[in-house]
Amino acid sequence: TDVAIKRALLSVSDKAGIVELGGKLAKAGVQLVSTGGTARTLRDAGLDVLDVSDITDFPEMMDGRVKTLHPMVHGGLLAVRDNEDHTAAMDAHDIGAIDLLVVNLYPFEETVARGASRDEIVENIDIGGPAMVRSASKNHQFVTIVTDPSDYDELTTELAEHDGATTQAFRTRMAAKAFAKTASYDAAIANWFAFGDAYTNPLGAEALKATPFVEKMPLAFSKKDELRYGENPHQTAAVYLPQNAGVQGVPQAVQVQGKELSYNNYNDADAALELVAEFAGGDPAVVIVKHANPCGVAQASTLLEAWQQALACDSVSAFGGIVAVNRPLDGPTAQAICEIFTEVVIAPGADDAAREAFAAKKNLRLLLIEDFPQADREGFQIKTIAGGMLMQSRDNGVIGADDLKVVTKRQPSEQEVADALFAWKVAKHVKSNAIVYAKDGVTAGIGAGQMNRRDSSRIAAVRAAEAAEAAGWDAPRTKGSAVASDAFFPFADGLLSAVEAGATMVIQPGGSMRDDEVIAAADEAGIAMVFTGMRHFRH
Ligand code: 93A
Repeated sequence: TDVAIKRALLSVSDKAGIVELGGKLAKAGVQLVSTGGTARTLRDAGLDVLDVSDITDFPEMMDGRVKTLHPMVHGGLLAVRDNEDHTAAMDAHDIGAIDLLVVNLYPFEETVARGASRDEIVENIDIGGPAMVRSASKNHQFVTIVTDPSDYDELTTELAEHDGATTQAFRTRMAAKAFAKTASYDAAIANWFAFGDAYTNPLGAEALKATPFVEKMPLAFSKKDELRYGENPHQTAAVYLPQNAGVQGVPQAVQVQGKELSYNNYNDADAALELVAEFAGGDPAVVIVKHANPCGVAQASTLLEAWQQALACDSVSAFGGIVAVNRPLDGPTAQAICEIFTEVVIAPGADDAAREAFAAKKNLRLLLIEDFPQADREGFQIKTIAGGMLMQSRDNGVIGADDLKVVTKRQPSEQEVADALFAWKVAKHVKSNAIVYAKDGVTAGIGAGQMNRRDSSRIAAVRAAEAAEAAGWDAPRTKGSAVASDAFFPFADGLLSAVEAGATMVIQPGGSMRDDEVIAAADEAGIAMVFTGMRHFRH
């Protein structure tokens, strides 16, 4: 049923549009009531306004912390108009009904974002505003709530069309929006406690650091973009951003050209970016990803050479791939990339010649990022399962030569160690079971996502053989390579098939019940093997 608006309480931090709205309401005969600053704004514009303090018979106090938290206000918002007890209470205490509440809250998020002091941030936690919003929204059967200045026009249209009243449909819709607003507002406050800048955070830097990351679930995400569809056309999808992401990922990249990013583009570009980020600051590196797995990764003295080498690993799979590079793109590299069909290219920059080369490929999506997401940063991974959700801290394990334990009689050469660490970095980004052969800073063969380790090994060797055939090399690059396994070899057979493929160096976590057998097999074959003590499952 329609409810006529006779009295409105306006209390807004964002004063945009409030004078215009107040004017229209006053003209329609609505009595205006306001808090300090809002009342002043309306009065300055020549409008008649009653102060909340006149209604409550209490002054605004404690720097405004207590201004509307009073039964005269909340009674006026919460009273059920057709309940005799409620109306009797209104009469007994002289509580006037408030039919319309227009509130927007202290700008908490903006205050955090502009790097204000802890005191200022705390002062911008609105208490009275959300309390009123919740009271009005709860009582949406009788009270109209508006929390978003962009809804003022709709409100005045509604009033004009319904003779100074609002419809139930309008009130319910606005109440739903209002509860979503107070929910995200509180989530923003909780996020600040969990993740806020260590200097302004009430918990203090140490307590903040000591809190297990996985307990600090980000509560507030906002929708960045609707996507055309999800992983498949019958699925809907959107991209969401957490507050204070603090990381330059695919959603933060600037798209220079090309079609809109799809769900799969986001997913693949992320996989490529996270892997190339492992090589940030290092020699020129190129990653080619397909279906979220790398199909070629190379590091060389120039980006062009790294591209050529990465492509040579598996030029069949690279078709329609996602390419990520660790340094600004130049013309020759861009031209070479354009020779095959590429969906997305992501880079920390592109010079004019590179941009010109890509411009000829209208559909190619070129993404530029300012910074790489740090490989060792903390972060979350969320996966929903039927009836629940799994959350874990991201795999940010990064190791160096000093972390390796040589377990064989033979010591690896410096080049073998370098290749092993390269293969290990790549294997971390390959779906399990992951087997990665690498030689001279280039992946020789990648086996991904198989249900047993031997199959991954076999597939990696087959890819390497096919690459050799395509390129006309004498032997596959697995010969004399280092091989990485994302988890331990449970039996010696996996290791032996790597030896058969020509690997002379193995890097793996170790920790199998049969480590002794596996080490003995390595010694027998005369190869070197190191344990990392760290596993990189990825599913
Ligand atoms: O400090 S509060 O938490 N205590 C209150 O009682 C209260 N009542 C309204 N904040 C309160 N408000 C907020 O004041 C409103 O949500 C609005 O954002 C702001 C409007 O204040 P003014 O009209 O003085 O500019």
